[in-house]
Amino acid sequence: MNYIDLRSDTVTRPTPAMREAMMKAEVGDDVFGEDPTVNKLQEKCAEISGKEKTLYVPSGCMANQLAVKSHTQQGDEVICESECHIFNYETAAPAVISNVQMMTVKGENGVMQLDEIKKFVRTKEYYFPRTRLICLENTHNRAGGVIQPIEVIKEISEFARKNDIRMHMDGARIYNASVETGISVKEYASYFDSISFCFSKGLGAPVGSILCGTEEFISIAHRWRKIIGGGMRQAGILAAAALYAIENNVGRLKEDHNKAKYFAKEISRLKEIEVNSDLVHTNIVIFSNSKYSKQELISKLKEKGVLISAGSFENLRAVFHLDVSMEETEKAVKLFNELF
Ligand code: TLP
Repeated sequence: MNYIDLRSDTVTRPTPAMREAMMKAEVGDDVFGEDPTVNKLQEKCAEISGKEKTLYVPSGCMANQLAVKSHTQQGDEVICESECHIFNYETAAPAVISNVQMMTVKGENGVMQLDEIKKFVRTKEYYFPRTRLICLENTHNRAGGVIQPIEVIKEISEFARKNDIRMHMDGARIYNASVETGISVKEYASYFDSISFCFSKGLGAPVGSILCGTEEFISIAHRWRKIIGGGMRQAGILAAAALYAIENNVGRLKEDHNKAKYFAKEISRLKEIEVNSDLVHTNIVIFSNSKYSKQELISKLKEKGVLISAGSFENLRAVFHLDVSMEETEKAVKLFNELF
């Protein structure tokens, strides 16, 4: 069956034009730093983020974990929002790779306010761990693609700088935030010591993420990328897809946001569905329902050709991307109307 696949924006497949760019890519051995296309991508991302250096890595998880590793020492503490990806979906990697402790702070719809964060910053007593890093996720996946307000980011950043705490942004979907707010990736990045973003989500590339920061930070991350087996050889074939994505697939993210907003609005009319369409800032819709169990609804939709996934413990998630058309979005809405 040709499914309407709303499980994630990671499911997109490279278009013929992207494959063409991949086929034509000049390549070399990137472990020797000799892949011209990887180098071009890294330079381009330094320009985009305004950071000194960047590192191309296989996944968003690796980018985040290299950031945690490169910013911290064993026994440090990292503050993050309790529903964030780094804490929930990265297989306890901060504990395994960096030997750090995560201090989770409950945000409101994914947004942690400075006053709340301050309560969890350790004083300097020797028996406390050292608060070393604050991670923010923009857009926030589990909250439903929520954009972190720039004023909140600024406040947290100023506080962190004053208190010798590093800041990392998991910007897996930073372009979704940027396209929606008009705030550049560079401006977002300016409030952080490091930022990662993904090419393999809404941007439509098959693989890859980038980590951006200072020269010193990236040289540490580069070493650790090798240690954990992330050194790639003729990776230019993949980097070409990322370059293509940055050049061609950014502006169109707005279409994904429109589809998500339309979908949320339509299903919000159904009595047994709970969704806050005001929180649909970008391409993710988180919702719950009182008619079926989560698994039942996933199966019923699948029988009819629509795939969705679990959003968190209680919620379901539908994600809009370049492989789902408006027509298919309308079809999915129709199916919800039939089921509810
Ligand atoms: N998110 C995936 C799943 O892992 C949940 C998805 O389907 O949304 N940061 C954020 C905010 C993410 O949403 C993801 C992937 C990552 C990092 C990790 O990226 P990858 O999958 O490339 O390691």
